[in-house]
Amino acid sequence: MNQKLILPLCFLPPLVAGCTEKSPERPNVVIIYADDIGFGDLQCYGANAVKTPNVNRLAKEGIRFVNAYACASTCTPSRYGLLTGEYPWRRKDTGVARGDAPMVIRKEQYTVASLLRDAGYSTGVVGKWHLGLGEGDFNSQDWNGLITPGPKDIGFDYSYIMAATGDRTPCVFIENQQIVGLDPNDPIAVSYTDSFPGEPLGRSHPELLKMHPSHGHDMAIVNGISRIGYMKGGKSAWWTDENIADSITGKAVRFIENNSPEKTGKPFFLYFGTQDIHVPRVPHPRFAGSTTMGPRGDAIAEFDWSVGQILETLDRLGLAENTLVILSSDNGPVVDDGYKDQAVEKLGDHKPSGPLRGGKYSAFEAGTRVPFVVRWPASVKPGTSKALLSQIDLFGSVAALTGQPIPENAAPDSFNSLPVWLGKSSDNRSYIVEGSGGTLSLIIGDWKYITPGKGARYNPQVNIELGNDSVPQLYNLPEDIRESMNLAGQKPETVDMLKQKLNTIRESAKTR
Ligand code: NG6
Ligand code: CA
Repeated sequence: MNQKLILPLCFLPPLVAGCTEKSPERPNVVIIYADDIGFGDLQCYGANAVKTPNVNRLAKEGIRFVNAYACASTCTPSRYGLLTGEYPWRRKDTGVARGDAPMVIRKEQYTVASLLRDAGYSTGVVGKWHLGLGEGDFNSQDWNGLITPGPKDIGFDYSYIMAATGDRTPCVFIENQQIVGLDPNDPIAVSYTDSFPGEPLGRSHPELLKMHPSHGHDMAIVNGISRIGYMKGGKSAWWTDENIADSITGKAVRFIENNSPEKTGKPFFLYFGTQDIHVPRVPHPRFAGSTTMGPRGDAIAEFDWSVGQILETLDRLGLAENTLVILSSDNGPVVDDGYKDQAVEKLGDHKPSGPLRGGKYSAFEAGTRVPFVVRWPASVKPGTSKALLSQIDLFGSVAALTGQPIPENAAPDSFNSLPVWLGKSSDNRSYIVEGSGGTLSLIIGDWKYITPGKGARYNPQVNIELGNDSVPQLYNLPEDIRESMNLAGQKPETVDMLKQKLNTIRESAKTR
């Protein structure tokens, strides 16, 4: 973290800082982190085929950002960047994690949750984790006992999580690092290398499936859906996909109720990662069929319901005024991500990427430019902002919000962007780095540069242009938001400038 850039709480304008009698106390902080919701998937970002009244309300009462970026175009690296303030591409092992991966954020690392815990907050994580558990080798976790290290070691007092994704084993909820509802007489075993003899698999027993894979996802069968990874035993703990949103939303609501400042004398921090709208998309019957778009649209409606439950809880407990709610997504959208769930057939006119090119997995804009809404009624004036914003700055911004010092070497890439996030300043971040597999992109001013590489240009399974090319790419984003005209050949000096800047960022974590 660039120490010079941290504004202690009391140097901020009074309304932000909480330094005058009338100004707010340190706010509670709630992050609602959607999975795979694209720039065009929400009504307040232009979607028509699905109604998202609760997100609309949040956006109306807060600031809706239109130039906000996740750190990467897939889940694990984006979450790594969000929580650590370090670009995921600085480390090799931050790619999409297996369900039996060791914890990607090492227990020695200092996260946003560590910082808020040290600042006196009650801290909790609920929902999708996908950052590995345990340490050392793959699949060395004690799935039947205490799974450690885990969220507690990196700052979360409370956790109720899915280890990886809905489509990966183990398909169980893990509360405070122990699998919920496990029967000791039916121990669970997980593997990503060997199947368990006698356990039916999607590829050998398709007749047992209620939803079929379109690619991959042909291993362990849970709830009539085959997954990535093998699993045996632990049946009493297996989740039912239709109930995941209810289960995790309920736990998020309970966390807020149990940790309201009135009860504990402390503010709280909740990091709520939804399973919606990742595959497999199996919303509760309340939402199934509620849109014309099939399960993908219904999952957006279910996501919106979860948001509504959080907002209602804050209202009911009188906490809305002084709670900073941030809503965003971990990466861009994908339509067919491995299951035959009618997402392609029923898409209609809906444009998950909005006007952008690419999608999840892509170096083009739709991979990482995501919805981003900030609401804090006590301090934030509603509106829309075009400021450049990166999720990498969560760390520096909450450090400034709380005045909590950042230890040496923590959050090397995170800046204090709090004034921009709260709409107090339009002093934009001067650049954005986006990561997509091994490809990096850099945005400065009007220009976006994409590094050349050997990666495929197109992934036919998911029908997404990945943005890779063997030659450098340069786009003028304000004039060409769809990145259709590569100007690298015409503007070699601009390419050089961006290339050099990217090299400087690669070499040093502390340049702005
Ligand atoms: C891919 C999976 C995809 C999804 C993704 C991770 C296959 C064929 N595809 O490998 O379904 O799970 O990984 O998504 O296995 S993320 O949002 O968690 O990054
Ligand atoms: Ca994701």
